[in-house]
Amino acid sequence: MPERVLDKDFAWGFATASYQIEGAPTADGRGPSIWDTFCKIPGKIADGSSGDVACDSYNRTAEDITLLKLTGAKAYRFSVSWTRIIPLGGREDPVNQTGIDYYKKLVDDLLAEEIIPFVTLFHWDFPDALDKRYGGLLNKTEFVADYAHYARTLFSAMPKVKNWITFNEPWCSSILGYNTGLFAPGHTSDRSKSAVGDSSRECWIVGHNCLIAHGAAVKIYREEFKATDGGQIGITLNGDSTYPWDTEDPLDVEAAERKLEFSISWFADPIYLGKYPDSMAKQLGDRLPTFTPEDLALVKGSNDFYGMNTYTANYIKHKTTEPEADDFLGNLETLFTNSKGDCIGPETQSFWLRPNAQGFKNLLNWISKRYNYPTIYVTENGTSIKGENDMAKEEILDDEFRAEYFRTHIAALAGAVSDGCKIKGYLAWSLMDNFEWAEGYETRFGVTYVDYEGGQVRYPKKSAKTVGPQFEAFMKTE
Ligand code: GBH
Repeated sequence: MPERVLDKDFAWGFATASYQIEGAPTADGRGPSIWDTFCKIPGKIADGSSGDVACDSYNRTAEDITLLKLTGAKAYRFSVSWTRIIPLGGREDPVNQTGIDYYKKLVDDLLAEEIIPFVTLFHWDFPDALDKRYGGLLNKTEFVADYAHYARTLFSAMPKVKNWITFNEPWCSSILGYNTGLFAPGHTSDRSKSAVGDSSRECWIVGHNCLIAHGAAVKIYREEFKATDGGQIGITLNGDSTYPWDTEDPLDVEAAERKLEFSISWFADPIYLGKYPDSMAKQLGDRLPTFTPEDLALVKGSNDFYGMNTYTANYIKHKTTEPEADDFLGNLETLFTNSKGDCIGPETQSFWLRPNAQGFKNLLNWISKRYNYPTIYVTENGTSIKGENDMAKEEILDDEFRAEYFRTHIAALAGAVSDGCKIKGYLAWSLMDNFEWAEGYETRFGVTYVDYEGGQVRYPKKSAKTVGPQFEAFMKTE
């Protein structure tokens, strides 16, 4: 019998994101986002697809809630499509009441089933009109003001929401959007991929601007809504656990720490400690923006909770050469095998993902120690399965590999709670198979199989019924 270390009200459930599930890109006045535009560029999405239909969740919201009920979920994390709320995106642009009503009803319907909504304001689908109008996330003044206005519009429309997430993984918006160019809007220095971009500078500016926009939204929530609505607000950061490639080599030990700083502390240090990590300042010099006193006042202390997304772990080997201008890892290599030849975990469909539950537990402890034991919600965690898309339906539904991932990771989470980490929730990625960004529909992350050819019909997999019982086993009974 596992130790019952999780509180009775532990918020476990599932997560999704607007562009990955909704479809209906022009319904009821929605405006285009940078992902609608990006998907139209040949070669950007592996299977040439887009989120045009996806899981058709905009028209099947009731089916999604039925799925949640079937799993017994206590919480659901979804994101709002900015351009359903404000089709052109800006603070002087018209607000679309039909878009607001869609999400209000979703919140009401969830609450009617006693499922707690966790609402992400921004999961990468930035308004295309603003990207074209003023350079989008690169333009601090305009972007921060427009994001703040969008945030205020949502806070005021949905007082029943008590859990707000400002940004999902600003690392991805910055690095994948403005350094490697793999994600919208696709900026990169590589001129074979994009006519615009400076990988050595733009990503650091975008990350900086996201932090300030986050801080601006939190200030608005705290000053204008928190007292009456009583909710909490935080940012979700991605980052995966690290081990030194050679534990005997101090330079690998240092690099393993530096990798965490370049992914997690880039955002979490300014929020919790009021400055960028020294390792980043040292490597990036004047390419790392500096905070004005006003901006720092917005950012420092701006998390009510830490939203944690994590999937895998890496062995880290330091590099002996000078960092490249476009390096964003911290001058190191990420590997799945260490100096002794140990492998970190089994292959999945995602080249970057190999399950390692011990790493999950280690990372929960690392974040807790560095930031003085903040309240943590794990806002994403999950896995794809090698070859899943090519399997027969019966085989897909019997996803033991994913079920085992959740069993081991939930046990690891309980272990971290025993260690002293303050973890209050866990949202598995994902409620259903969906549009996996640049990988299209070939990679599936759902606990529900979505039959894309057969009219978006949903079939729960084995893992859909694994998460709940595993949490129940670790939860206090009173
Ligand atoms: C999450 O990001 C996203 O929030 C979610 O929307 C997505 O569906 C889910 O993961 C599964 O992928 O630069 O090409 O080598 C997870 C964090 C960070 C994972 C970047 C992939 C390397 C991709 N991601 N990482 S690449």
